[in-house]
Amino acid sequence: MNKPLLIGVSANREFADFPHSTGLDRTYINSAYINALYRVGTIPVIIPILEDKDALACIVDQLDGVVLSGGSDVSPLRYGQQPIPQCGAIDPLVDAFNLALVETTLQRNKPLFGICRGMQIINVALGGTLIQDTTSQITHSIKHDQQTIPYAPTHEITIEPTGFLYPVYGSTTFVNSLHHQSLDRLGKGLFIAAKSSDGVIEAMQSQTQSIYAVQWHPELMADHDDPNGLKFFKWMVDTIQMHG
Ligand SMILES: [Mn+2]
Repeated sequence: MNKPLLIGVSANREFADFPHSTGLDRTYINSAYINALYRVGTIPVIIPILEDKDALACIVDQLDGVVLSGGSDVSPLRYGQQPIPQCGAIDPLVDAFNLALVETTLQRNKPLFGICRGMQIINVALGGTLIQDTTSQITHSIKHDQQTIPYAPTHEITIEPTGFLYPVYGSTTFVNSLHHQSLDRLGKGLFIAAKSSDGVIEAMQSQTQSIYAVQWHPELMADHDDPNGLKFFKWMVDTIQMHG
């Protein structure tokens, strides 16, 4: 039997709201990431919130790939802007951790995958910028902050024939949408892999490095048996195996 792939998922932070622990700083990950990765035969590992690149390198060296997970908004200060009133909650510590993890993962030449905020922070790490609030800043934006069960696909995306999603889904597919920010100017070496009908970037990848990212949440779809969600994680396994 081949050794299973070990895939790291970046942790997130919240402040507890339970009796006897109110306000406690907690590290967590939505279970859907763990379930989706486990379902395609990999061993998921939660990467803790650390800013120390040497410590992160010790972890990343053990991994076959790294997934940057979703979460709150990236601070606009990280891409040279002041926050507009519609910008959501930010967490400077998680920003610092994510940026250190992107840098470490690329330095160690491990495949890097971004989901939702994960895609946004990778773009910022490579010098790109974000749209702080899609609805108020894009003319004729479609609805990207869906108000239904989170794993239900609610809008279509058009896939670039040259991008990584084309062999997985063909020219179009339907995705869930739980974001109010989106990518604006792309970071160094990145190109668009999919868009929604209003022009919002729904997937991107790198011309020179193993970086692949999506704006939607395939882990929520996969965790609820959606074949298109599972296809994404099977593609991830194949991609990591080819990376070697
Ligand atoms: Mn969307």
